[in-house]
Amino acid sequence: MIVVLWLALIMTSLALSFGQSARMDIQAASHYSAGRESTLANEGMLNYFKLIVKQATSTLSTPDSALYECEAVVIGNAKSWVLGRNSNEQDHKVYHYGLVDEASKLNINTATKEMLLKLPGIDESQVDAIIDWRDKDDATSNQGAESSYYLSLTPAYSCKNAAFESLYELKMLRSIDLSMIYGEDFNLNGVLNDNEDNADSTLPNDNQDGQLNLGLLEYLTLFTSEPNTRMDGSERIEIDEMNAMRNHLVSTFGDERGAELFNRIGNVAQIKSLLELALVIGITPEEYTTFIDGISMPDQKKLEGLVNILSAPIEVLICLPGMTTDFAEQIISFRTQNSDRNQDILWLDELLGRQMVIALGPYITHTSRTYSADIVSLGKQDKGLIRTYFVIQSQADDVKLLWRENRSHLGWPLAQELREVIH
Ligand SMILES: [Ca+2]
Ligand SMILES: [Ca+2]
Ligand SMILES: [Ca+2]
Repeated sequence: MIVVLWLALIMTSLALSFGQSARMDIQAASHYSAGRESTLANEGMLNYFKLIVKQATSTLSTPDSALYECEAVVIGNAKSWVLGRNSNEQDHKVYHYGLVDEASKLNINTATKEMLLKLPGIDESQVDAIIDWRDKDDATSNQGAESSYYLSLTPAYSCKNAAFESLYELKMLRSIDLSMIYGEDFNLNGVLNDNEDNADSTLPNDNQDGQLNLGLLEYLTLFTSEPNTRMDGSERIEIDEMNAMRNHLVSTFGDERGAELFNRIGNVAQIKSLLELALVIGITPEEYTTFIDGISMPDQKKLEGLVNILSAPIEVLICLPGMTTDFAEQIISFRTQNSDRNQDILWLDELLGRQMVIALGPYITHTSRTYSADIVSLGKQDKGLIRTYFVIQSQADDVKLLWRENRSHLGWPLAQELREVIH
């Protein structure tokens, strides 16, 4: 009798463990298929955004988040979100969704020392380290570091002496640590999460001030290096090619208006930017985008590091030469209240004065063809979270993928409420 009971118990436990392992297999399979669905959804969203960017740039405009899908987008069994930013307001309690303009950031390879020094929380030794890393020489600048320093480390490595190819190279630089790179935004979602505002009780170490202090990843980019062609990929006319300029102005704006504009050009050798030329010859806000798209400064193969006045947050605007906090606030206030003026930046003249606009001209733009999409997808039953950060750029009749980064390991990036609803 006892033997029979023991046998029954063993059989039962075997059956139970078999059932358990079958359940685990089913669970693993369902996680796997959810992961496949979310991975495919991310790729689908990427292709969707390539089309959105292509369509916007071909009409010389910017993708408008009110006109495309970016929140809880249903694709088969999967659902996707695109983590965005609000560059007009410092509200890090609210989730924003949409594409992010790369021209709203400073280019780490072209920004000057003076510009980098104005980034929040950075000091001179960190800026000098960035400049020494990317410059070709081995001469240590003021508080920077070259191979002579890096080769003394264990393990030793050489200073790059070439352009950054990833922002994560910052980890290798003297005097720059992870807290500088990520700031308090541990999961890089632009929102202040509980663990990012509880001092040292859980990572990251933050100052528990109720504000999200953002790191360098938020304000820097590698990708504002664009071909100096029209948005449709055709050649631009250099402003010192007088005959071509006359033909271009006449064919674009008609005989009378074209000739009037052409006759006002004067000495182009004095002109420092297309914005300055537009102001000198009296281009109207309606004419501005078409005018700018057709022309180029002489001998400029690429447009590098231009900051978009219409999309940069205050922290980036104040890095521009001559910019004060007061002026940067006025720019944000103007663009917020005058959304119909998103096809030109001639209004800067009245806001900042001609002298300052001339100084700013070579560093700024009002258009962009490079955007990042930080896409989060969940598969069936809201499992299998996949997060991928993409950077895309419109070039001629194609939209190129410039960067792909898996961010799934950064943890839950969406609103906490959403997680509670889902699980
Ligand atoms: Ca160097
Ligand atoms: Ca966060
Ligand atoms: Ca804080």
